[in-house]
Amino acid sequence: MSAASPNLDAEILRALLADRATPLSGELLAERLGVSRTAVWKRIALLQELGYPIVSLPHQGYRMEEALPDLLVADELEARLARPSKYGKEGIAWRAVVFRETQSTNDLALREAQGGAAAGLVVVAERQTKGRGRQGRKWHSRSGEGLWFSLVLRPRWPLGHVARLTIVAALAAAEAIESLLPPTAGKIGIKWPNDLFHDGKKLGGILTEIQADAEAIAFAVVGIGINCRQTRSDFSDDIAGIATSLKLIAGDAAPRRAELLAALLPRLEARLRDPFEDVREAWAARCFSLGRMVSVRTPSGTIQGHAVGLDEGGALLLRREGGGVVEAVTAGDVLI
Ligand code: BT5
Repeated sequence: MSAASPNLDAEILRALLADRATPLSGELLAERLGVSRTAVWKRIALLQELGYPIVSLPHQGYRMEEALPDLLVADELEARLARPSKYGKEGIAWRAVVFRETQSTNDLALREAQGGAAAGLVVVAERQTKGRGRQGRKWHSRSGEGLWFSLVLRPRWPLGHVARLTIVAALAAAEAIESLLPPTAGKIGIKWPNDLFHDGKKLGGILTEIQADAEAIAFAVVGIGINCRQTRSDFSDDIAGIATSLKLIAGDAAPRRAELLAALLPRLEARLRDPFEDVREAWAARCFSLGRMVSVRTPSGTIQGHAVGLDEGGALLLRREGGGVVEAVTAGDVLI
């Protein structure tokens, strides 16, 4: 397909999602998209087959019913992402590909980035067979239960700012999730450096991987996993006691994955552009590791200290016990 030809499915979904109450006539849709009514009808039939509840009302047209199943379809993502970007040519051109199954979306995104993929590629999978956490830990990512995706970014930041990426991503994810949950659901918190938490349980995690040249980041792949539809018994024994999901938090009011992703990407772009001072402040308000004595397990041993904030580069500042020495930690796990 040439760059100029419109993605009919995305255009139809965009039109039907924009107004769920008023039926849209096939004639109008066809005219708007520059195709025949039969072409529209055929695309609608295929979208219905995918599971979209599009009703056809005689003499009125097509309407998308309210109850949308939690489908993860690239065309719907395209339909939901602002076009053109609100930042114009400077903006990130988000484009999503959705796989039914892959080993790890981070691996795929890394490969694409190495091959020169521009910033804004979003690799999503219904299921990962080898979902990864940090330091080779396993990330449980069963089919349809969560939002598992990786982004290619090219922030042109100095290498010393790498730790900012996870901070920015965690903040944007927490804000996007919270914006779609009922106010009664409470706050989405952050555990330094990469965990999304709700009520003492892990809702999601972030895995940032980068490639750098001498001094700057060449590209970054930010992988985000958010548990969406799991019930208690869906979690395997090793994480049943520590994990939570949007469904457990909000029941039927839990957002659909496509809507969550479409809310998260612009939020992330905005936070990437914000002065880091603002990010740091908003992040600190959500991070419950701050203002406390913590033990941080780092690759070079466990450090104890009072977590006082983030430095310019996004590293955690720990004031060591009994003294004024402040240490900047870029990687590790806060032990609770
Ligand atoms: C993380 O690592 O939390 C980063 C997770 C990143 C996952 C995304 S999904 C899309 C992309 N593709 C990938 O392959 N990865 C990214 P870490 O902080 O190391 O935490 C790992 C630990 O979290 C595990 O050792 C378990 O204890 C726990 N865990 C594993 N799966 C979980 C889940 N689904 N929900 C909650 N906790 C989980």
